[in-house]
Amino acid sequence: MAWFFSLLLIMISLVSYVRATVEPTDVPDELTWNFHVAQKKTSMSNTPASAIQAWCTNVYKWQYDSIVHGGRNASTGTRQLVNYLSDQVHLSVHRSGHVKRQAAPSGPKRRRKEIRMLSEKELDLYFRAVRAAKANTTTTPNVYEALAEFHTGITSISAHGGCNFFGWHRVYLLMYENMLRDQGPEFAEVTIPYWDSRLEARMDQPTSTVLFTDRLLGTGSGEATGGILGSGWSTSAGPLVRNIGTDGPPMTDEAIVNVTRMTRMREICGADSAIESDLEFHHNGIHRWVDGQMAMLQTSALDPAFWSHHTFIDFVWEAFRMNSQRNGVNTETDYPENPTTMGAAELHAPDAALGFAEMTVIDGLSNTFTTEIYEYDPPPTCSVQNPDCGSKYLKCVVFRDNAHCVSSTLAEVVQWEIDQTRLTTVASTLPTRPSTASPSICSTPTVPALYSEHDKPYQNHYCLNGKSDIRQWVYIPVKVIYRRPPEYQSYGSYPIYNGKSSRTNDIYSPGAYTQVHQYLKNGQPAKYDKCAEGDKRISSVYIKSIGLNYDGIYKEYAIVDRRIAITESTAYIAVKNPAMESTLALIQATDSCGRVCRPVCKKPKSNIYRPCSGAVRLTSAFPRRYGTDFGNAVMDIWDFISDKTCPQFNTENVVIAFNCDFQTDWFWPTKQPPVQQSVPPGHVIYKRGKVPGPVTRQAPHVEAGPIHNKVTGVPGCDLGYGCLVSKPCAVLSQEGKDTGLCSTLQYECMNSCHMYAKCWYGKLYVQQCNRGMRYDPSSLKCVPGMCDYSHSSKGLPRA
Ligand SMILES: [Cu+2]
Repeated sequence: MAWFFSLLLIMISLVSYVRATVEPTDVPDELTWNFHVAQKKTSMSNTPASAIQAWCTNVYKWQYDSIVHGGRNASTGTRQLVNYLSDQVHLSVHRSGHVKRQAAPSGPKRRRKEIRMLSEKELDLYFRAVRAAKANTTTTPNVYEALAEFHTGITSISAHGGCNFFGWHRVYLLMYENMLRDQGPEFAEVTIPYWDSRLEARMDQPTSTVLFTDRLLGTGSGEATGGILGSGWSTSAGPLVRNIGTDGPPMTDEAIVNVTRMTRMREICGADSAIESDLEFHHNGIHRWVDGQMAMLQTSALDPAFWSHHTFIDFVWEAFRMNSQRNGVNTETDYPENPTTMGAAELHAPDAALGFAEMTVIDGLSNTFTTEIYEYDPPPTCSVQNPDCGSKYLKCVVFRDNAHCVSSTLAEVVQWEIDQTRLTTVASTLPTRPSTASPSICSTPTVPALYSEHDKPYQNHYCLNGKSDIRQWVYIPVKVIYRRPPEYQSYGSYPIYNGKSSRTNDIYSPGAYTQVHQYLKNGQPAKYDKCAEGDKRISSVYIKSIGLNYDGIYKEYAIVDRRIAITESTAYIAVKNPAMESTLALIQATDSCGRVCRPVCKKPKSNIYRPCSGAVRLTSAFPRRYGTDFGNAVMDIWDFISDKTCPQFNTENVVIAFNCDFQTDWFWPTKQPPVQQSVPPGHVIYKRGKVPGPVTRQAPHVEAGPIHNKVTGVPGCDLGYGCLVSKPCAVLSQEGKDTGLCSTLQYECMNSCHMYAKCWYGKLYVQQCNRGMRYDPSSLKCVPGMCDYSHSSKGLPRA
């Protein structure tokens, strides 16, 4: 028996030496490079830290969400649809464009209007066109989603994080508009309405906008329904979800003015632009403001709000271009020398592939789009003399001698409709018998009760690597240490001395107690113009987990008490279940004003929390420090066994906490990025090999995945786009993970002498040599040589 106990003892001692299964870890180097770059551009006193954090993290995610690291590649259906639609756009630009003027594009110039300026008939037509595309299953899963799916994978960093952002999205929007027009003869003239989110930014409470109700874009909190969405909107990433107002500001007047008063493209994008006039940076805020699928690049286009938001960004870019032209700048050739802020410069080079058809980045700057194909109606305005915005969804707010349009709330729209009915009733009774009796009106329609900010449920979409299911997630407890924010002046509960109340400080204010105050001095970090919760006693701290080795975001909020000098709160946040493979996730916390809370992690076997990166690693080893579901996580930190009458708080399992201390010193880890290798001269890169679509010739029908080399019998990997590499996918994936090695790697495509695959930031890109060139595997370059490929575009004007 003794041997049994000694074995037991050994086992127990072993268990305590097993590494903790939720442990703090460093963020990847590449993310520290982004923080380094951001630190040079801005500061926490200047820009809301939540926006800085999201910017650096998103660019990192795009760079590493790759075909080698499990990022999704576009399906054959999507590629065929994209080829068909991009050929159409390419043709219409060429037909009338600066490249070769042949004939004017058919049909009248399209007019895009602010969504609230559409007539009821136009709104209905647009909504029906979108729903028709969603119901059209000629491409799997449907035409709408097939196109939306293209906003992912390898297009991520060539279309985002740099100056190609504008041209790429301009073409993508046209493709979407054309796709809607293809849904039937009645939709032949439909255009995308733009969403001018300044109309929300100007509201006292932007979340109460009528735009996110069943009148227009559908509801904005939780599972979205109504309006354009009809009875619901299921997507490949679960039901469409939104949580408007939980992060990110809508576009402000100030931001738009900062962009449109510029004249050179280098001032609004790329390494040399100031953050205040960086249009892509401002555009990010709306993605976070809508939240849900909109917050993630891979899924954002699944939300119809995406298209209207991007159409507005395109409108702002156009306003900038007009200003440039007025100042004598050639907007077709003016392109920055350093077109990206955080790497990937070669993918944004003027002669790099735009990402569609055979167009290059510089083709995206063509004037033809807006001189021949479409134009914008100006945004709604009003004046003191004429305080009418021309839409029931808008109201004119007059302040002294200033007036501007602001979005109405649903209640205001309903009231307007009641008033209209009353007026019509009065009018119709007037000719016969003027009456003093009040006209009968319809009973007041019920307006759904709005949640107050804190009652709003936060709805996650549980989408992980493209699959939406709560069972893929596990929960970890997170502690929030929150101090009274600088703007919370008074709770209004005052001390009384000698029968007289003192109004200098309320009883909870740290300012009232020197011994507390010396530790709790706040800085003035930048915050959003409008915080979701104003100056209330209760507030929320949003905690987000971002997958570093998986695709997925989870968000939750902790409720905090703003009255008290310093308090503590707990939330449970989900990350990928590490059962099959360890989980790497980055946890971040921000308050409702866009200020960040600093991560602190518990030192092993102690109760001391020290600053850390916020990144955690989870393994399935014991002792587990996560709950396989929410209930489990609660039981992990609440001990009901030790004392059945009073549950005990077990801090042992709370590995990560957030310190919301309102300071302005930079805390994100930064490292100087290595110098990027420049592209060899004369070597034009076509990142995306053209996959022949249904219009040109038969698609080779290949899916990314393992294949067998028919010649050598060696297993290889099909990267898609007609490129087969003679190494197994698993080997490519392994090699790509080595950042040092990655930048030196190139692979020959076995089945095509003019294509090769290049590793960049852990991703494999299928690239294509120029016409008349073939890929030479020995020199790793495109060299002149016979390679019959007649589809590459000719040299186009360079900046
Ligand atoms: Cu985009």
